[in-house]
Amino acid sequence: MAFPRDFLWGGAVAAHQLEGAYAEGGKGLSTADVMTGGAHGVPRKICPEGPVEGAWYPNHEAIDFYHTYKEDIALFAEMGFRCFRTSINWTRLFPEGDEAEPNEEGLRFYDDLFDTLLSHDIQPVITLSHFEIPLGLCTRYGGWRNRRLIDLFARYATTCFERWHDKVTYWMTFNEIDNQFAAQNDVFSWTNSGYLTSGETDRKRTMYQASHYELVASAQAVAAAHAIDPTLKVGCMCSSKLTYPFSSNPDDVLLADDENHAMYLYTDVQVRGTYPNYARRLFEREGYDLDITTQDLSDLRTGTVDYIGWSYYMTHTVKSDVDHDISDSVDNSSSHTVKNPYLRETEWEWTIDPTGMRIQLKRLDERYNGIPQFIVENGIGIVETLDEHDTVEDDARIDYLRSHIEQMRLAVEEDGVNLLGYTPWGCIDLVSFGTGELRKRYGFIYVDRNDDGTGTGRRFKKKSFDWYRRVIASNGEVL
Ligand code: P53
Repeated sequence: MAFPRDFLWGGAVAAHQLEGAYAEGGKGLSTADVMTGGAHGVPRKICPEGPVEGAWYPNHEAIDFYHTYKEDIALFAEMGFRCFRTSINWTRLFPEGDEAEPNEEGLRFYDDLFDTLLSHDIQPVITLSHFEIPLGLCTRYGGWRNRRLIDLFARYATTCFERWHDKVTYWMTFNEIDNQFAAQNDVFSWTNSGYLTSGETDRKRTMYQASHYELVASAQAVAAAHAIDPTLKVGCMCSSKLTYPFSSNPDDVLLADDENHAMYLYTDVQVRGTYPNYARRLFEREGYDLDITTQDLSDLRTGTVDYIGWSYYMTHTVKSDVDHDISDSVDNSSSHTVKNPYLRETEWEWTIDPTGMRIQLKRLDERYNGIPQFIVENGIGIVETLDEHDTVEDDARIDYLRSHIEQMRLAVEEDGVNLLGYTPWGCIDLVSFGTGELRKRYGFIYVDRNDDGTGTGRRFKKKSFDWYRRVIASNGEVL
């Protein structure tokens, strides 16, 4: 048997990408509610003052999961999901972000969501902050530029742990906390941290400062969770930016090594509880003079994570003599990124690299002494339409997932990696984060909804639905 018997097979989503009902149940506006629809090569616009008349905001309605979750969860149960990763929409609990008490109606929505999952023997796996920061915290505090967000986040996190510790064991603090490393693109500072810096000169410094406050907030949350209930498992969540050297030229190898710090900076702090030398030296060299207190450093040491959650979509390849503009890129590439001649790409030009997933599993295992890992996102966005049998023959998705699961299995079987589970991204079609499109579909379940909001909203099983059901039923033996 390759996978442990209790391996957490499931699927992943984020609240703002599927719930809709953006103004129901006392919910406040979030950073996701003020991002317009875009397309591949057409960036989404951010409207920090609030939604603008006449503009299109795909997350406002999304796929209406707020009203359909019971039927949708029944479909997940039919596939045999053992877990379901979603996020809590911070603004359902704290509409403006700084209220003293949470909104009871928001709490009740998640009570019922979790109870519905548990009634089907599906464990909720919960992200606290997945690109849906209360807009009030952005406009009045400057988002995570401001140290006060640490306390406001602690209030929110503690509320969640106290209310749901007996329903939710696996938690993650900040989704893809490392995305903001791409400080040249406002989309990442906005979605990770709720502020914009275009036009400013010190964008990198601001990014490191906001990252620091989030790392402290995350560490405090881990400690709070353990104090409330020692059985809780709290992880970090990083976007795997595994980067290869284009050639054996040592300049390329050194560059790739440094580029990998874009993720390691975060995991190093969250797993080891202390800043690595390369980061300390960089802060010094650049004269950043960051607001980092001794109490912060002690919090970081106390609140190390129980596991590493990470998303995996692609790898990047860098070449030292290339340097191009990436200010609109949403794929985490760097200015030195070049095409990898060995890899195919998706329609959105993301490389397809199953072996890279195994390499990353091994590296994290070796770097962090066998810490448990959880692959909490993986998948392929494809343009799809229903055929005359009301289904989608999504063989390309099956191939993609199969080849990744094979590598995951090798990592467990051959390399001894301690892997907790696997939740493919967008198990039901939802709003793309990067482009705001619906047509970039990831699901086992097709949702009849288009980029412009038209469509019946009805759900249909794709071919991969039954395939994934068999994968889970056989615990990964039948692929
Ligand atoms: P979409 C870039 C690189 C890797 C993961 O992305 C990323 C991004 C941002 O585009 O984001 C994660 O929807 C994120 C999800 C997101 C998913 O990947 O742009 O955690 O919210 O939907 C897929 O195709």
